Amino acid sequence: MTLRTLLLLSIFSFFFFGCKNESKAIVDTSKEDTPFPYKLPETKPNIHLSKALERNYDNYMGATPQDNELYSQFRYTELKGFDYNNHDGTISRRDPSKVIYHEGKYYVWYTYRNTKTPPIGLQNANKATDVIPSSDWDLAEIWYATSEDGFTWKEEGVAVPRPPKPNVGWRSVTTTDILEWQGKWYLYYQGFMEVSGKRGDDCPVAVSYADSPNGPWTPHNKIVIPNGDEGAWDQYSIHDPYPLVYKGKIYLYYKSDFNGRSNNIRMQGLAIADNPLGPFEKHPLNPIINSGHETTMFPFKKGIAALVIRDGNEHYTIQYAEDGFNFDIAAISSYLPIAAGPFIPDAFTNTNDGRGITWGISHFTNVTTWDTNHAVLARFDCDLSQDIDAPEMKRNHTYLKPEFYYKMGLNSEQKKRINKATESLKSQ
Ligand code: AAL
Repeated sequence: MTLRTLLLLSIFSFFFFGCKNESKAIVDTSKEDTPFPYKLPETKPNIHLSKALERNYDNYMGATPQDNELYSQFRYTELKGFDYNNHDGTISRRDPSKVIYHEGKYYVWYTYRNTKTPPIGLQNANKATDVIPSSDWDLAEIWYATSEDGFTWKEEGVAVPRPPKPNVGWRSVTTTDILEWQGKWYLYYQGFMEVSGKRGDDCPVAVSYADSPNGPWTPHNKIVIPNGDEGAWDQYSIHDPYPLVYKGKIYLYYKSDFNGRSNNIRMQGLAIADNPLGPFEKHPLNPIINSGHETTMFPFKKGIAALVIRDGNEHYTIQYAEDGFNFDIAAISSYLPIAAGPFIPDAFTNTNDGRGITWGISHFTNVTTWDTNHAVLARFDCDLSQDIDAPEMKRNHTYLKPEFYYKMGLNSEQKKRINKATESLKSQ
């Protein structure tokens, strides 16, 4: 036998016997070889399962959406008590905070714009003036409203006005969220120091504090969550600051948009602090959610749950991280509330058994046309709570009329392409 034959033989036997051993290894003989049962097992059965079925038991809190505590559909109600100037685009309310309950009333804070014209659009930012807004959230203030029942609201007026130039937020203060910490209240918000749209939607986060949710609010007048260093994903924008109390600290989630205009990517990060005025330390694994737009989180069981909406591979999912930063998809739903600010009774209690949420305030943007662009606040209800069992919130079919779908019609370019494809078939 030549050396060459010997070598070939050993390569052959390595592959033949090696592979045989390997295929032996993946057939788990401890599992039964029976068909998947007609009655859906509540827990993972000890039989051979496809990847999809393995996932159905490993990744979700129930084997069906109805049994999954982090699955819900959403119901929406128009709010009473807010005037929008006949929806002419001069008044906008958007990006609500979490809802809190204090001394017999619910409270919500939000971006309030009241300008003499509707926004002229981010693409026209160079034409914006001291009184003409570029975006729907340009030249805005933070206002608040209270309610006895969560449906009818009384607008109380401004909480945080725009500070004088050159303070952080002089151009616009927007997209706020609330924290209660050791008997004081903190509003975090985006502090714009240039017209939104000039380069991008660039801003850091500022904070004001008060002894009561009714104010008066004292501006800290310093950037509390700075943009990342040059070249970092969050170098230009820190949006949607969203504080919770978790593991004895302030866990402030946020979103940044990056990658440059027209290919804007949105993901979410986390910054942690022992003191509400900072310093906040950004999590080394940021971004910790690969999708989403506005941030919405709540304590759930031992961890943190998140509504992930609108952008990214995992948009319109509900996610869960048992440690507050390693998030997995826990449910896929539809018509999730946009920019949701839920009522979270245990948002600041440092709970390690988060009870979940059943309602909150969200927004609808561009409610009329771009010419009169503005947003409205709305109420959403759901069952993402350990404490209620509302099967009607967990039905996974929403019946929508054909008109709803036809509104998402083809544009003329798309029609041209389709007709061209048909023509080319005909000419073959
Ligand atoms: C929102 C939020 C932030 C952005 C803009 C206003 O929905 O993500 O607040 O800056 O859009």
